[in-house]
Amino acid sequence: DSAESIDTDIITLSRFILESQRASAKNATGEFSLLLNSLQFAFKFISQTIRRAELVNLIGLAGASNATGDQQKKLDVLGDEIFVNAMRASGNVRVLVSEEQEELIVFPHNAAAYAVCCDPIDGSSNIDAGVSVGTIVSLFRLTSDSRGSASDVLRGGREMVAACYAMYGASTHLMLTTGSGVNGFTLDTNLGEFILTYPDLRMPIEHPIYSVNEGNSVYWDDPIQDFFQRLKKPPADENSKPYSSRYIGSMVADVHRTLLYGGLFAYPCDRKNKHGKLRLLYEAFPMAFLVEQAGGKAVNDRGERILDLTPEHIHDKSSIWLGSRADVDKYLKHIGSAN
Ligand code: AHM
Ligand code: MG
Repeated sequence: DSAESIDTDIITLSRFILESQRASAKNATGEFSLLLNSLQFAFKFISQTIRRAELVNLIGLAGASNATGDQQKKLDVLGDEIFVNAMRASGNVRVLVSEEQEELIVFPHNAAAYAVCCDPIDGSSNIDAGVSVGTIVSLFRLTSDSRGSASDVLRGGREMVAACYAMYGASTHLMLTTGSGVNGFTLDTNLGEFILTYPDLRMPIEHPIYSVNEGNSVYWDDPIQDFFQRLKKPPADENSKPYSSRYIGSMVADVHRTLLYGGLFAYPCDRKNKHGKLRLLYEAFPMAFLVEQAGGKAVNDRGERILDLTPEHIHDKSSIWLGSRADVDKYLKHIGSAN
């Protein structure tokens, strides 16, 4: 009967964090669990706000521009406020970088243990069409000499202690890494809890999908144009079928598909975006960390590992190629990189 089919011992995100904390000596202080609680609250709140937006007629321009000059929508403002308030209230965050704010935010919590970087609503140009958008987050542990300044986050990607994104799609998903694999959760809106639905997610080794804004191809350098040409028309001796093209234009959704199905997602530099479009601290770094932890790879145009890079400024950009190991290797081989 139906009572028997109900799993009465589900693993919620809070339970998952507490259990993994007990299992490992690191993060044993409980600070990380507290921060995770504030993060999941922000994700639930933003999720609800986006889902209600159409009904309460929030869609429209707020009349301001963000740090990189994009048009900013009311939901971007709300998402940013929700996120910043949740991080301030956690008491565990000293330094915060938000895509929506030019300046670094410093909270006067001297005992706080973390620095957080986020894109509160990534892919927001898609919101009016009901396409999936998300929140992307990277976390650094403060060092003992932290002064509550930009140097708390202008660090190499390998120093991140955790990264996650929430995707507000047909369901709300949360994919998280703390450096030992990737675990994925789905929001049960009745319980108000994220439930573990993708334990220890491993991405496919390869998959013939490429995901890139091909409208930029006239601005790409020749080697990049040649590479995608090759995916579409594999040389006869390679005996492989052409790749399929999938591009949502919302990084969280494109990376989410890449994690689950495999393939390659790229935003290369071009003549218009000389340093790429995506931001290192809260787009490239956290996604690279997640993809690597799921068994994939993430590099820039030159084939350098994303996690080996260090930003000079909080809103620095980077080119990015991420996805299934064999597909990224194909690109690396094409440009003659040793990585
Ligand atoms: P945003 O942070 O202003 O939303 O911009 C980032 C988004 C990514 O989600 C997506 O991968 C990319 O911009 C798409 O850019 P384009 O429209 O140039 O293809
Ligand atoms: Mg963004």
